[in-house]
Amino acid sequence: MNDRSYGRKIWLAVLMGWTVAVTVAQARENLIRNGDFEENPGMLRAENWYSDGLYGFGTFADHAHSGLYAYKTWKQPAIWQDFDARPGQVWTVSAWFMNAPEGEEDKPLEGDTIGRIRIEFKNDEKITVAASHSQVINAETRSGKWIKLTATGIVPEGCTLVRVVINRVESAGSGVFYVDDVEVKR
Ligand SMILES: [Ca+2]
Repeated sequence: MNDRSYGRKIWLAVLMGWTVAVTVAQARENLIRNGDFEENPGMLRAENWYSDGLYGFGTFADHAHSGLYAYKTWKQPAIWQDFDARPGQVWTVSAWFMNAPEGEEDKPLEGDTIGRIRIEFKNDEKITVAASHSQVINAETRSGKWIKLTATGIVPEGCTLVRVVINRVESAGSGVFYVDDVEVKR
């Protein structure tokens, strides 16, 4: 092999290196921040989460699925985190929920109160175009037992933002539920 053909082979190898598409397996890490609610606990606090108003929630050591702390709501309708998204992506959110145990100061759910995961798909104007929900916990859900709920959805055309919501809905209800170990994957 003369120098010239050797040089050409190296050049070809470099070109192929550039042109071979490297498929990197999409990392399936948990995208949520403070999903285990261990950061900066306290009344009216859920670090890294937004809330719908400063009332009826906090991060406490009353009960926990992991570590020492969990999110607790007795009125707060929503805490959430937002993520950039592209149409066609599949988003999956899971979290552990617990209806408050019987016999404690904080009462289990009553009336029409539900707890659930809600995934909102929003367009550039931040208008919710579609939403997916998990199953719910409610007054019928066994007290004092952690259960895992999951919601999944595909980002519709025109949507660029995903909002992951820990959602409490009620018109005539009351009671406490806890949430811990939120996982968000796409
Ligand atoms: Ca925790």
